[in-house]
Amino acid sequence: MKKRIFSGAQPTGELHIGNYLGALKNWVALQHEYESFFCIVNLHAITLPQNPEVLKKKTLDLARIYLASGIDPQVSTVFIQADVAEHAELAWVLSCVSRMGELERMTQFKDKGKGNTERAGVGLFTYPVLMAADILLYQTDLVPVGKDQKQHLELSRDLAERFNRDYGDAFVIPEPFIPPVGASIQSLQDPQKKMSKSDENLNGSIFLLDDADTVTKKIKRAVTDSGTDIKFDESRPAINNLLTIYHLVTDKSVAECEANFDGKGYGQFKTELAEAVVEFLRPFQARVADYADAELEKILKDGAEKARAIARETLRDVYEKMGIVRLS
Ligand code: ATP
Ligand code: LTN
Repeated sequence: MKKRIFSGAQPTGELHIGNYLGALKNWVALQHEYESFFCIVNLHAITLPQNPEVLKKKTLDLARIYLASGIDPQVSTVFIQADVAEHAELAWVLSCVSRMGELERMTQFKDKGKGNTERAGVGLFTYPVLMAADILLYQTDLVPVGKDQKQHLELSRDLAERFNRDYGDAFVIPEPFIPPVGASIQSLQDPQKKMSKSDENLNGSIFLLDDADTVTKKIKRAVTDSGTDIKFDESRPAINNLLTIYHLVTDKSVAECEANFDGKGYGQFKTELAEAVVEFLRPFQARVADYADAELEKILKDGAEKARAIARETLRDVYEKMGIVRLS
């Protein structure tokens, strides 16, 4: 039997190449080897205020982006989180297994709550518990995510282990899959910060739907470090980040990338990087319009049905083990 993977992204903001290189690229690569579930986590999206109309649109847009990235709905199960009510139900159960202290240690809450925890939503606080429910419902073996999600994955493992110990084995303990390269693509404007959907400085991120002109401008404006060599070098985070992007969008080896820019300056490097990113985005952008609304909805409904069958089984077992009676 194939092992399982589960992953998801939030239908908020615009997806950027960091999301693609850190997460989606690996989903696509792993989907044939694993039984795969890719979820549009719209219940996670409301942990910060959203405009309802925009959220609706972004939910289907994100499904299109999954498919344009190369996720094959004949091979993988693609669905919307809110279509499978068990996610919210298991999240409640797991919130009763979680401890305040361990959630308080989650750095994303501190970052997104902007230090003002009194005013932060409770959903933002319990967000990682819902994420654990997403993963554990499907008896997931592997979770391909970017580095920023590592801490949440550890919490999912802790909750699964605690539940299994206290009530009997109900969950597979999931492993993170964090790619060796690309797990954290940094902002073009500040290489100390990860490229982020929620960054107010739009020049920091290359969005998957950016046109050629915008991509070129953003890359030209990208900050660089001192020194002139175009080489992978952890101590020069700006050039390291730009070269990593080049390496991943061209699929050239590290040695080939460095040889290509040997003796060239930043100007030439940025021109070639911009061309490579534009070339990489072109076929992707052409595929975004591939699916008509009705076709897309059918894929998502079929996906939800498959997901629900598994989720229902896990929740039934969890309730049974905890002594939660349901008569119908
Ligand atoms: P934001 O980009 O605003 O931080 P997010 O991380 O909340 O948003 P999601 O859409 O939920 O965005 O993330 C989808 C996936 O993209 C996750 O697996 C996450 O780890 C990954 N990811 C996000 N930012 C980066 C980045 N800069 N580099 C690599 N992977 C990333
Ligand atoms: N927390 C993730 C999105 C997410 C997720 C998941 C990822 C929600 N549920 C389950 C992997 C598995 C994020 O913000 N990037």
